[in-house]
Amino acid sequence: MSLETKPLSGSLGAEILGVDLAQLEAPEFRQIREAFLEHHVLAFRDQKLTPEQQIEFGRLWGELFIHPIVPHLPDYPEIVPIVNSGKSKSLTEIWHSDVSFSAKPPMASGLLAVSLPSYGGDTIFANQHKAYDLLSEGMKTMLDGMRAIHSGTGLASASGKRDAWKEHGQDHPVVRTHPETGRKALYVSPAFTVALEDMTLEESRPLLEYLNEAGHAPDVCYRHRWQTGDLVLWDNRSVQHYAVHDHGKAERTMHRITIMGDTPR
Ligand SMILES: O=C(O)CCC(=O)C(=O)O
Repeated sequence: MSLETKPLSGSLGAEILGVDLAQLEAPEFRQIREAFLEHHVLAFRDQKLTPEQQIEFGRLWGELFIHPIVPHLPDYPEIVPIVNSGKSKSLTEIWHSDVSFSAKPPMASGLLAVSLPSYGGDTIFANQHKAYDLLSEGMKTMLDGMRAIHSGTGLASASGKRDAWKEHGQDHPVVRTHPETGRKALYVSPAFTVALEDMTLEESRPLLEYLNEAGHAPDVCYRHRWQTGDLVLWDNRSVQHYAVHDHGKAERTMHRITIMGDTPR
């Protein structure tokens, strides 16, 4: 059976119609994998998944990542609950690619909308291939071979685990090559990239600021308006995301699974 794929914007994202992720057949999964590489963000509506079924879906993609800093669901270390603790405590209202401060950052993350506010709480995704492609040839040449330092210290500190993760950091290429498609993507973010390798913070700042802006220009973005039961899966190797916190104290609960990745090259 051929699945129906409906693009959600001109930049990235597609909805996959008529599929129950709890009962996937191998040919369906193959098509979903192809759509994932083409669209970078996939939305599956109306999924009624138990934590076990969400974990099982995640394992089709690879080994699941246990988050080193953020607490998980009781009994399910593979699932990170994302709850509304107020705007000032939000860890995700900033552009990022998940856990990029680790040596092998996750390849993908999948968020299930469990409980939503009546409005607001959207998530914005930005296509980092497109952001790279739009740079000038001169800028691309300059970035070639450049590396940047990513740090989880800010996240650790905001999560109350400052001491445990004080030294956590990792360098990665500023432009990474997608291991499956060979496409180049910008790989820096305001959440985790703190400096360019072999440069001071002051020297790094202007270029990082420029690249961070380019990374989420309006024409590389898709804004997802959630419905309960949505499962949205994104490719951390080609996408950054930003959780908009505009819903005050209203309940918003999401369950995240994260799939292990490889060394960015
Ligand atoms: O809650 C969201 O919409 C996004 C959460 C997020 O940024 C993350 O899981 O890394």
